[in-house]
Amino acid sequence: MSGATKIDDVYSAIEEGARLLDVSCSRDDVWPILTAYEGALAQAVLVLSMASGENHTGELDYTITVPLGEPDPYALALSKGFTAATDHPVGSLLSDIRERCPVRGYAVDCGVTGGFKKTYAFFPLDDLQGLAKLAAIPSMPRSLAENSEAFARHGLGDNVTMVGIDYQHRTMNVYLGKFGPECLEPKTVVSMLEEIGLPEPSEQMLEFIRKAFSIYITINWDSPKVDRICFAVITQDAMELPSRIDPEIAHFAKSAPHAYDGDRILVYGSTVAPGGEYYKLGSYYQMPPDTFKLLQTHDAIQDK
Ligand code: GPP
Ligand code: MG
Repeated sequence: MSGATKIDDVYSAIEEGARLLDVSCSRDDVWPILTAYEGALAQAVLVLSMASGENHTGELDYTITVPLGEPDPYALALSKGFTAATDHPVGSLLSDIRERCPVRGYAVDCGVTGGFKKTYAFFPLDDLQGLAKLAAIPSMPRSLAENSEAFARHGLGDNVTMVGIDYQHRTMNVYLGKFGPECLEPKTVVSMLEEIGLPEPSEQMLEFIRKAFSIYITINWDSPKVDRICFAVITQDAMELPSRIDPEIAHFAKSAPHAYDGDRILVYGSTVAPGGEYYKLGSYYQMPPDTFKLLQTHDAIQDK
């Protein structure tokens, strides 16, 4: 008898992650997506993610990195019927970025409950992109230009590491990296958030933010305002602040399946939105060393 296939392994991990969160997981929903991206699975970085707080629980997301090539992962999702074709600029953004910027790889983000949600485009670490250049892309939300100056003034204008495009919510994320520790000083963070119209984080969140390796905003095509901002911390500590605040995060941080030796690589997110703050967690399930190297943007993960 031959052993389990790669899809079997990944599906089992997703099922196990969903079980930890009491999210019901249907093979009929997840299998077609894993099949569509099957060619990428063996070499993919795979992340299982959850969020805490009202309106954010009840879902397990899985992220799969996908190499460059045709069709791109959005075109593939369209051809498989995972998402409907649209005239909205969200539908042209990935290809517009690919035409104008160096892209070194993609990822897709899907939910056990919500199905296909997002694509990501990663930029080369030695050629990170500037906000001004991205803001000039035709299908980009206008609010990127409107908010870029506030980021530039706070030392965050030049190093976009990746973008995320959310087809369900019609929003996009712009991920900033390679910044100095001065950008994470509480007074700098508070001033930046005030400029972009977001509330002041709690003191404990401001302390946590000092350890961030990535800062990302979520924007949309309908409003000049930033929807939310997230500060991400990468660590192998299953008892970081978000786990101490939320037992479900702690449970996931300690028990999420992972296919490598040693402690889990965890990316905690602390999010500030107009309605308040909340935490989330992504746990790396699979992390092929060569692929993972490509994701390094910070000293904290340089030895992995
Ligand atoms: C986090 O976005 C980003 C990822 C899970 C992708 C990282 C993937 C790699 C393979 C490095 P998010 O889930 O926090 O954003 P949102 O709240 O918009 O879903
Ligand atoms: Mg997410």
